[in-house]
Parts: sequence; structure tokens; C-alpha cells
Amino acid sequence: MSKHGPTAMIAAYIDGQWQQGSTALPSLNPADLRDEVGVFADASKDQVRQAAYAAKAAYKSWAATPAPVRAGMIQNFGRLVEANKEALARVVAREIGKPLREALGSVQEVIDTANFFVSEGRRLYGQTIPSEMPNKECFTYRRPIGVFGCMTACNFPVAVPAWYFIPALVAGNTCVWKPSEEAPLTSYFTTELWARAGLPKGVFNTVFGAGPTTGAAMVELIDEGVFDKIGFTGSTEVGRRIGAACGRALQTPCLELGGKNPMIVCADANIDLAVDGALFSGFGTAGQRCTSLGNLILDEKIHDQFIERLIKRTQTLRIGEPFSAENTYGPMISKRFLDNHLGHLSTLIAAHHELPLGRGGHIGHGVEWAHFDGDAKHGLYARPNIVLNVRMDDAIYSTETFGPLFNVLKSNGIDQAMEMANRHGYGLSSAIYTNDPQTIYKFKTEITAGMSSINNSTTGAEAHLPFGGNGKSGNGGRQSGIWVLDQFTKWHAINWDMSGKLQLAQLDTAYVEPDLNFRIKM
Ligand code: UN1
Repeated sequence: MSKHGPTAMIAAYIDGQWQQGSTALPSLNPADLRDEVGVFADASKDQVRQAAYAAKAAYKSWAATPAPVRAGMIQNFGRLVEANKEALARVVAREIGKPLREALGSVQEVIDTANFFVSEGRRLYGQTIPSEMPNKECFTYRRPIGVFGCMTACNFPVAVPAWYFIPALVAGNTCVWKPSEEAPLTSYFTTELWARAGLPKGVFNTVFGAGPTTGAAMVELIDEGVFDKIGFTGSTEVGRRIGAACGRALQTPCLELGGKNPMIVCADANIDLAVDGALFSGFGTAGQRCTSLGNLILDEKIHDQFIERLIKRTQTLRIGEPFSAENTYGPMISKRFLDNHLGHLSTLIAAHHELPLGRGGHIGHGVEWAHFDGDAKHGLYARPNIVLNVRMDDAIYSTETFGPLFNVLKSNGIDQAMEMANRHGYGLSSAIYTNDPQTIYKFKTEITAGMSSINNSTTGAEAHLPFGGNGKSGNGGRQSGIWVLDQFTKWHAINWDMSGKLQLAQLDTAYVEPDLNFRIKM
């Protein structure tokens, strides 16, 4: 509150109206903490409830709107995003420190997803199925699920929400979005674009706020039975709690959780190609992707030469300003992410680990980096870090670190490498570098991850392929491509009897018995 009165702060977009809130949620530029990008507010419990009930009230008529008409609004949204691509990417870069080139790519992912699903509005195919009875027909339909509550993470603040909302809306669901508290300005503009795409009031609602407040209010509403479907992208720990609430409500959520993604490099691999892959998988986006490299598994035959080249290349990495095209990565997304990374450096490094690049840390605050062009004093930049001699019983082997840090394990052949790739129980993305078809076949069939790259990075899934993980990385749900339709529709089976009499399947079916006494004689 200033001496002139309270500061206006947006807390929510409900039923076609922006609403104010009172608990400040400032968004700071992580490349320069003096730059306040915006001040939003936590939506109150009551506002979250209002948003959910607005979505519930809008559901019936949205579900009854013809799918091609719904998809027309997705097309509008995609065109609006395209017209605002550069501006939106700049907001992403300024608000979460993602290099502009990557931010532009993530906005492109929204456009690609919209383009893919516009024509799905003219498909949403069901089946016609023969009946076992005469004068009877069977069909299946995809029906919308209802009110979709969705909580997303800050590292892909435009692409990942689009993966959820575009198919959810095409399929006829109404939505309540709790975006990440670290990217409220990006989410504000995204909501504006949805509002201008032509969606009727109440179909798309946004509630700003932090996990423990607004997020907790969303979870309470699962127990209240207002949400029919939940989507969550974030940590495994929070995903477990949300999954438990969905279980009580007898729902299957779409959970996209953490990863400890392995990259196996075999003795026959193209080493320079694999070094490039490890560098981008590990340090791209400052390691803040759920698909970032966690464990680099090097065959003992090439271990030492690989490490030598990897360290040399890492030392030349440019770090700093997200708006500079030269830099591999910018700052950590927020202070919370930097603190988490620094915490890992002090708790997860054991005496037997080797740190060829040094202990790492906050650039300008005790550690330096040779090729750095950021504002070290006011920015949240972290040094790259590579941890050698990691073993499967080390905590760092199975802890998602979400920062510019990855482990190196030495393997003795592909069998041990596969064990190292899978044992921690995460299963999001994975990669292998080899040219041997037998090894690739073994990797493809034994890896437990939902996504695998052959001779490419662990990150950078294409927008129309199924995206998702297994084990600690999620509950097997998949986003993107046609597969995500199973998240946002339920199958409805219809049988239509025109015989004019009661016909009972299985009982009245005129199956013909074969003559089982028949034997071929020659
Ligand atoms: C995430 O980090 O939550 O495949 C998603 C990738 C990106 C998506 C990552 N397209 O790396």
C-alpha cells in the first residue's frame, strides 16, 4: 500500500473478468533482480473456487459446441501467438532468464501444437463396431471429461501449458489454470491471448499464486469433487500428493514429473557428436528442463578421452545475458532454483567424487567464469559442474538436481550401462550414442524411459510425439500428438438395437458349433 492507496494487482481471470488480489506476488528478472517484471497477487481460496465453478457452469454449452467450431478458436489462438511470437518470447526471456533463441523455440512449440490440433477438431474419431446380434449396431465416441484443473511449472511457461490446454479445449473440456508463480507475466499475456481467441466466458480461467496457497486451494477442490481431471507438471514429491488426492476422487491425473535422464556413450560412438549432445543436454537452459541430462554413462574404454574433450568444451561455454545469442545459458529461473542448486552442491557431493571444473556455485559470489557477460552482482547465474566417479548408491545418482550439473558414471559394457540408466526408477527421457544396431535394439527394448534419443540430446522432444514418463517421472500419461486425446476424453460405447425385441448378447447369440470330430485323413 502506498500513501496514495493500494497497488492494483491481478490475481485471476475468472468468467471473462480480471480480478484483483491483495497478497503481492512480485516477479523479478533473474538476470537482474532490480528489474521487477510485474507484481501479481495470490488468488484467494474463494477465487480459486469461483474459477472452478465458472468452468463448471460453462462446461455444458462448450461440450455441445461442434468440435470444428471449438478448433476454430484454437486456430485463432495459434494465429495470435504467431503474431506475438517475438514479444512473448522476450517476456519469457526477461521473466525466467531463458535464452531468447530457446524462448522463441518454445513459443514456436505452441504454434505447432495449435496447428496440429486444429484439424483434430475435424477428426476426434470414434469407431463403428459390428454387433454379435442381428439388427444391432455398436459405436464408440470420445466424450469430454469436464472441468480440467491444471498446474504448470516455470521452465516452459508457454509450451507446456499449451500441450495441456489446446487438446483439452478441442476435446470440449473447460479449464482452470494455475500457472507457476515464477512466470506470472508470461501467464498473464498467455491468458490475454486465450481471452482474445473467442472462447466463451468461463471456458478458460486463470488463478495466479504460489503452490502452498493457490495450488493447495486447487487440491482442496479435487476433494470437493469440482474438478473432473487434473494435470500437473512439476516435482515428483508434489506429484505424489496431487496423485493421492486424485486417487481419493477416483480420477486419473496427467502427471509429468521429474527425471534423472541417462545418456549412454558406447565405445564405438562418434565422440565429438556425443560431447555436443552431453553439453546441450546437461547445460542447455542451465539444466532446468525435466528432460535435462542427469547421468552421463561412459564406457570405460572411452571414458578418459571423453572427459578430456568434455571439460575442454565446457570451459569454452559462454554464460550470461539471455538476450545474447552467444550464450549457452542464462541465469537460474529464480532465487529458489539457485538456492536449491547451491544446496545440492553442499549436500550431494561425496568424498570419492571428482570435480574437474571445481565445486561450482553462484557466479560473482565466490566463484567466477571466464566467458561471462551477465550482471554477476544482481543476477542468479550458476557455474557449470560435472561430477565424476558417481556410483549407483550415491544420493546424487538418484536425485533430480535441476541445475547446470550432471554426473558421470563409468560402465563396463552395455549390460552395466543399462542397469545404470534404469536403476534409479525415473523414466522420462534417455539417450544413447552408438552406431551398433544390436546395441541400439537392446537399449530401445530395455530402457524404462518414455522417450529415447539415438545419437541425439536427451532434451528437445518434438511437439507431435508422445511426451511423458514412467515410474518416478509420471503415471504413464502422455501429452502431445494424438495420444494426449486419451487424457482429455473418455470413451463412450453405444449399442443400438433395432430388432424390436429383447436380444441378449452372449445368451441369444447364434454362434455355430464346429464338428470337432473331423480329422484330416490321407
Ligand atoms: C519440461 O522440461 O517440462 O523436450 C519439458 C524438451 C522440451 C520440453 C521439456 N521440449 O526438452
